[in-house]
Amino acid sequence: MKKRTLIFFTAAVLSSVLLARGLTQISNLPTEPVAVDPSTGVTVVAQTIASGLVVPWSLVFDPDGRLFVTERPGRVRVIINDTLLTQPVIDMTGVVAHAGEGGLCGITLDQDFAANHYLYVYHTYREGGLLKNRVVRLIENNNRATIDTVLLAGIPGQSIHDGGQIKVGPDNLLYVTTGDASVPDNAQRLSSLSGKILRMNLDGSAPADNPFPDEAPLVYSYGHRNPQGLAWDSSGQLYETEHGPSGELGARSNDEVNIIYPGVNYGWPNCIGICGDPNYMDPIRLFFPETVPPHGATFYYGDQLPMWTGSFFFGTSGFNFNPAARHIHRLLFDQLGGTTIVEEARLAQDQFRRIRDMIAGSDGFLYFTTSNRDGRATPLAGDDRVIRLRPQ
Ligand SMILES: [Ca+2]
Repeated sequence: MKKRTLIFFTAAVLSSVLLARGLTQISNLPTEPVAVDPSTGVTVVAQTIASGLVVPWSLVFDPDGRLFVTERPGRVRVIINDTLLTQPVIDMTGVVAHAGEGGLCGITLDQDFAANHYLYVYHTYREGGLLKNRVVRLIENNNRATIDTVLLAGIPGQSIHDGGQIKVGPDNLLYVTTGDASVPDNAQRLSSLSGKILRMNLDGSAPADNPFPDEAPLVYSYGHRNPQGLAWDSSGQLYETEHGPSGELGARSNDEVNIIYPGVNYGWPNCIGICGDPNYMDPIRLFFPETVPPHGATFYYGDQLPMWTGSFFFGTSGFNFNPAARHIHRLLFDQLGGTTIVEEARLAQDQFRRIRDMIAGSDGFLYFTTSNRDGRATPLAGDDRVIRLRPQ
């Protein structure tokens, strides 16, 4: 075989391997070093794979490696082979109420997406002069989607505390976080959909094994103020991130990471922080007195960043006056389903400013979004962005 042919052949094999793993041409994108915790002794770099977005709230990969991202004003966008398509998958700005913290928030995929092309999203809307939130199923075809059906409407909304995270769990059920919508006591009322983690079948009906089948058929856990992140470890145990108070009830700070068990009361607003009260489950990581607003979360089990296997990651989004709380936060628990933290680190301290969602890609890399165009930070060049973390 001639040398040139051999090079071509090698390149062709390599590129087909990369294609099969969904790693097309990533080396062509510029990289920048990321400050990581020295304890791991590793270097990772960041690659901006999409820019010019407006408050990208949530990310999800499909089985073919397409990366769907919501923009909070009401668009679903898609990134294919590191290229953001100009045309939105769907423009929902006509039905989405982009008010304060509300808007088009979470997005997740049906486990049978390859066959049915169902996407699920959570968004704020207006009805009768009130802000509300709803869970909607979209159906996608060739990078375009339409609203297929509304699974759950009438979740109380507000210009703040709208929850908005939505994920299909390992049990193939849909988990939805709702905020207290500025009525703290509703988080304690099982009859209200506010301040809860909801769990539903993919058609919106209530699973028979939810903890309150008669009183509150969709409620999985309660006493939440504004839950923002959901992630399962490899044993199927659910963890959650949640924003603490920002002045109401005379309290601040107290941002939380919780381990979520069905039927359990997480305290808000009766218990703020760690109370040791048997009626309420205390957080497993409490941020106090600092304010560290946590967002989208993921466990990492990929093959590209083995030093982080089993770690729990979430983005944090301090305001301009709180740059110390603008980083990627990493926790490692002592065991599957664990509540004891054995490692903790902050990555990319204020490097990208506010960070919103964080996911692990099936390609073994970590992905996150910035949130600097929401009026709470000064945007950097290219904001808002979707960024990949990969080894150097
Ligand atoms: Ca709590």
